[in-house]
Amino acid sequence: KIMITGALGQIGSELTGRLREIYGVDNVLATDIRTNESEAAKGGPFEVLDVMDSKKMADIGKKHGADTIVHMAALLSATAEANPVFAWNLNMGGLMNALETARELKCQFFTPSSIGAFGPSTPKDATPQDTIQRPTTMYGVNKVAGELLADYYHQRFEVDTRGLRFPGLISYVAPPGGGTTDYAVEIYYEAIKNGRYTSYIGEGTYMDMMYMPDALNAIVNLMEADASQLKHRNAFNVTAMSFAPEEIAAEIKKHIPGFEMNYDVDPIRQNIADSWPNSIDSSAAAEEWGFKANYSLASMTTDMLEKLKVKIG
Ligand code: VAH
Repeated sequence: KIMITGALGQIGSELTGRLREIYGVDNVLATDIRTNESEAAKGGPFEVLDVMDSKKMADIGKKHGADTIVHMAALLSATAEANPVFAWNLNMGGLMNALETARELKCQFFTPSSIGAFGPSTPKDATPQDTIQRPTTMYGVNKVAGELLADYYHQRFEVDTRGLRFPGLISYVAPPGGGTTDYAVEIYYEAIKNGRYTSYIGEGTYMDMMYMPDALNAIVNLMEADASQLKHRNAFNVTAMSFAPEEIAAEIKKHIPGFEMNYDVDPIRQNIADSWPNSIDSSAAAEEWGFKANYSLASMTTDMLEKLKVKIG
């Protein structure tokens, strides 16, 4: 059985549904600190779990016979920057508890890293799989430490840990909370609701992005990959596209000609974005386990606007 933490989060809420489609509803246990009646909660097995409670995590894992842990509970970059001590305690304490549970119960393990694991001294264009990682955000520090900790649990305790360095993820299901790339999600909602969007990220700021369906496929394909083919584990660079705010605005304008974009840059999130790569290289993921993204900015925009028109009505 797969046990997911943070199952009500931006990735978790869609990942739970996808994993239940693939492996069967009863084989996917959703857990989250929140209990709001969402698909993840009412669609199948659900337990309230604060990932800081190591004993409860292990007890729930044993109770449900977990053989895979997908650890998604964490604070994203902007929230972490505003609460660095809490971010360290939750992001690292939760990860340690999840790794320990995976070791005790002999589970396969997945947790995401991020392009946030890179910093200003990292090569910014076609950022390599193996390169310098000195992030200048608490979130980035958590992600680099998390990558090293997950690799340690693999080499020291033979836990089958695997991870992905995600770019900004865009979806129409669960809005993100507290990320730096969230502008690329908000812009679609605002385009439909108000025909305009004020971006807190400035023109010319390139960041890697990916449509959620591609992110979900990447998690499943990595977890099902033949372990003997993996030269890396925590964590693989994956990306689908890289764009700046004016480019996603131009793409939206093709569908909503009157759409207006303006800017009111938030220095905190702009600083975070400026410390990240412009575009990363995902060839290691392609070579070692066949990673491939299907959605481009154009096809994602068509799908996002179509789905949001239905959702927002
Ligand atoms: C964030 N969406 O903005 C997350 C992600 C690469 C971005 O880590 O913090």
